[in-house]
Amino acid sequence: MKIESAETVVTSPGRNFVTLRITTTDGVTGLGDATLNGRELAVETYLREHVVPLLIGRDAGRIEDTWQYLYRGAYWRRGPVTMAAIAAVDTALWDIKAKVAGMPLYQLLGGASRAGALAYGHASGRDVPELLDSVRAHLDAGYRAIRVQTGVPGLGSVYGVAASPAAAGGKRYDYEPAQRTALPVEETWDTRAYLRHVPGVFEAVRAEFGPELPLLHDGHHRMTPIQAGRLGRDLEPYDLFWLEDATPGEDQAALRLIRQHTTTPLAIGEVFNSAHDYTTLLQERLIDYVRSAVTHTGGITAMRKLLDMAGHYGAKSGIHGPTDISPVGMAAALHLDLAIHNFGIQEYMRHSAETLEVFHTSYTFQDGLLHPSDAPGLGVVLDDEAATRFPYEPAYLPVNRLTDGTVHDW
Ligand code: CS2
Ligand code: MG
Repeated sequence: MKIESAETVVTSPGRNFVTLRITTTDGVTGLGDATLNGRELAVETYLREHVVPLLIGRDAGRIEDTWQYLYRGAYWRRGPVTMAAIAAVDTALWDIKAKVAGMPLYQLLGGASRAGALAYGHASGRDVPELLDSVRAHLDAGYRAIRVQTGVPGLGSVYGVAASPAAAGGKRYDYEPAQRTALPVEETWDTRAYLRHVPGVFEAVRAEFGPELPLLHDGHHRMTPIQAGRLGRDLEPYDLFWLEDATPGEDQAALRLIRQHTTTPLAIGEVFNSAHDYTTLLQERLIDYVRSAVTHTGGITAMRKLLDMAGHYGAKSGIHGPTDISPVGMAAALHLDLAIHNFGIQEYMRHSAETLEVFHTSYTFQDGLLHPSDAPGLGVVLDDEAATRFPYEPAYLPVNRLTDGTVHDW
């Protein structure tokens, strides 16, 4: 079975997505997510100009060989654009292989290791009352694990906090940080104000919801290692499931310092795109959860190898699942979540109704657990007619500045 054609589909139902569709000479199609929030057209162009011409005529079943061909053949290694492009091809080929086998992808990955994948949702509030309402709404929506993000007194909008109560109410919390503005929106940050405020927020959440509920928090790359160590220590009484991106992860050795100061579990890696980004973190057991997304890390083939490596060092999966991972990328994650042994938790921000007009999914969310479904392949269909109704608009993630104007990690 050969690859007959491959096309990129750029659509913007509520937010921008890039999808690759591969079609074989037997008429079997496969989908791959190639979305890189804020830099979508870089990946689309890389695929259309430099990858698609190399795919035509290749054996669609030779997934590993195609992966190596695109990775080593590019000469220039790694990076978010290249690895998102390779991920889209790889995921589409796995979709095809599973469809041809007449089984859901997780069956090709070794079958189910669990009934479903524990999901966590994104609760947020500009203040504690709004946050508590958002946690309650997520519990009502069926979540059994919840990420908590909060506004900081004295600061305007900050990462992860929905701008409107409706969004914070969790009814359809599609907080989309990428704004369709000519220049990135600029936000102001003050880490010391944040460090003073956050422990009290978790005190309030635990007082309201008790000690059992798994709570997560995303530091979003903003702290220095010693600040992260302090926050991890200050949050220990609230027994977090994880503290994520406590410090910029490319300085892998910095996690040694954080580890010395706190037993709060650490998660990192959503901006990584290769297993090489984790070598020190895993070998020295500096993190507990691997945050990469299938979409940004070279696809199912690479993600499976990464998670196997993580398991060797006692780390578990925490696959990235915001709404800028498309339903195709989410479905790919769920098949891995179901099959691997060292599953940890799955981020599930829930796509908007608009997005689901374009991507017809079959995965389910029930009693706090996600399941990819037993539809053949990934279980996602891209509605081309609907996709044309949502034309692409450039959108940028915010830029963060400290109160003195210095650019900071957002
Ligand atoms: C966040 C992401 O979900 C998360 O953990 O870090 O939503 C991140 O802000 C976005 O993927 C950026 O596009
Ligand atoms: Mg994050």
